Amino acid sequence: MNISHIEHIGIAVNSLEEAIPYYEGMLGLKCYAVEEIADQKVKTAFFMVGQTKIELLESTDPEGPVGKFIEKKGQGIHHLAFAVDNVDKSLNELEEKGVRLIDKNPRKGAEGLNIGFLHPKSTLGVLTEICGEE
Ligand code: CMX
Repeated sequence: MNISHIEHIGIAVNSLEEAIPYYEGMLGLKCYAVEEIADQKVKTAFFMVGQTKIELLESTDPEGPVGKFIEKKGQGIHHLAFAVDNVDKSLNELEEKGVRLIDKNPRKGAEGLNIGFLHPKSTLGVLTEICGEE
């Protein structure tokens, strides 16, 4: 597996409508896309910071992963996503090394990327995503 960079940092927020003005007005970043990912029960907003994106996540369902996270822990950093050259191959390699996978096979995430999540119980408490175009 080859990690090239941090693709994005996922941040759970109560409301994109409240959060976007903070990132734009206070930090001077520009929201370049808002996208709903029905499968994940979230609405996302993206900001570019160098090679890395900030992905704000608003839950669209209290029973979804971000809804449950906010209920338990409140707003804050939700996951870290690494860019890899081949998601399917990387997931297989990680599983062979003993990492517990949430996604055994890649699925489609925001911006049409292939994504796969690793379980926080086997990644020292950090929900980890790997993603890439392949
Ligand atoms: N970071 C670290 N730990 C987390 C976590 C997170 N984001 N979310 C949950 N956990 C921990 C919980 O604290 C809990 O730990 P304890 O047992 O010690 O209390 C444990 O994981 C189980 O949590 P839970 O609330 O019972 O929730 P579930 O087991 O139902 O789900 C998880 C947890 C990680 C498997 C689920 O959130 C998941 O499948 N996530 C991957 C998909 C996702 O997050 N999608 C949203 C983003 C989409 C995108 O970016 O495209």
